[in-house]
Amino acid sequence: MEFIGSLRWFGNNDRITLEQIRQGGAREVVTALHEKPIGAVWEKEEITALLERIRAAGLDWTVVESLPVHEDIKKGKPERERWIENYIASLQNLAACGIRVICYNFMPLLDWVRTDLRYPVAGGRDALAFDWKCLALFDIFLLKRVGAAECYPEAWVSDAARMLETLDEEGIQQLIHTILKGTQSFVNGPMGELDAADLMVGFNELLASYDGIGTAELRSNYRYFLDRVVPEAARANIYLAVHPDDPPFSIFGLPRIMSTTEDFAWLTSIQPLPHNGITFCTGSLGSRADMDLPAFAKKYADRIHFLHLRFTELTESGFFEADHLSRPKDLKLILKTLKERSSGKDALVFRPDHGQRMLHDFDVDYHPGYPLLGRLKGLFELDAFIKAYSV
Ligand code: DNO
Repeated sequence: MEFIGSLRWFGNNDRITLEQIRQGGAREVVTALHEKPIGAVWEKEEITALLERIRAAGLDWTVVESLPVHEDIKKGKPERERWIENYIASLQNLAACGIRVICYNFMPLLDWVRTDLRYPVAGGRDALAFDWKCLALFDIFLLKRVGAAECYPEAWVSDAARMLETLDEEGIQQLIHTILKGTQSFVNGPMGELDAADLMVGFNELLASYDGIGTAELRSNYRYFLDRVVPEAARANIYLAVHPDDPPFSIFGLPRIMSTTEDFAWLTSIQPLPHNGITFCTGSLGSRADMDLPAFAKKYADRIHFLHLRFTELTESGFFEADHLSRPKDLKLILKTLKERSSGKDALVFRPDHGQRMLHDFDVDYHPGYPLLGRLKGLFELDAFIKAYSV
């Protein structure tokens, strides 16, 4: 089993070219039909056209990131039938074109959320960070969500109130944008489609659409989806790989159900086929103090079909995105375990998950978390690490 290095590429919506990715040493890109509206069927001709473009640049494409799940499916609306049919059709078309793995998520409304896109780290680089107090400030004092204050420890609420006093109008607008758009606007989700001029009103309406949907309801809707889709994936010989919640906690009162080891035990028990699999994102899961990443790899090796490699460092009330090799012992154990236990597989695609901005990254308006040089540094380091340890 070999580890194959890749970079995420956003197609026409990316400032980075396939040629740059090829020069940088990635063997594959992970990408999607980013122009498609959520829920629409991905047609074979469209998939093939993209695949040919990628192959012409000397790269390959075997992992889709992401095939988004329509919100009606997550909410269990009657319209979900149509979206599930479409999902299956897309999955079959992808399989017919040679795609092996589909990464997706089941987070309501929001995908990955950060509160700071320019957190200073060693050497003058910067990284993405998440801080509960900033989230509380936004949630309680800007969004003014009913019941928000009860969701945070009292000390954080008072700190958030003090922090608000130090923010001018520009700072406030920046925080709103960071949380609702910064990491969301380019990853195909409902937040990307939200009208930027009226963010708070739109977000409140979206939140209200989840009234009455708690953990149990979301799990039941997820199960309904998996019961329909996993057998089809198995038939088409393609592997689903759910991405963990990021951050792996409930936020804004919305349930999040792919956060803890118990959540993954539930996931793998309800559809025992390996096609019901996992994207092992060490960065997302590693931001839980109670998460043992090597143990996770050991337990779910046969379900892990795609790897997002990076680490997080915990702060007083959150985390920031650390170097890709910042936990070498864990990384070594994870890779060794996956190699030993994935005997049925010939390859496992990984990507350096995000990168810190460095050097010329500061001159280009890359998507947050996806600068070219910071991610290439991650790719080089991970490739070298894998070679050095012959894992
Ligand atoms: C963020 C990514 C996520 C991921 C989706 C998968 O950087 O890891 O946006 O692609 O959650 O559906």
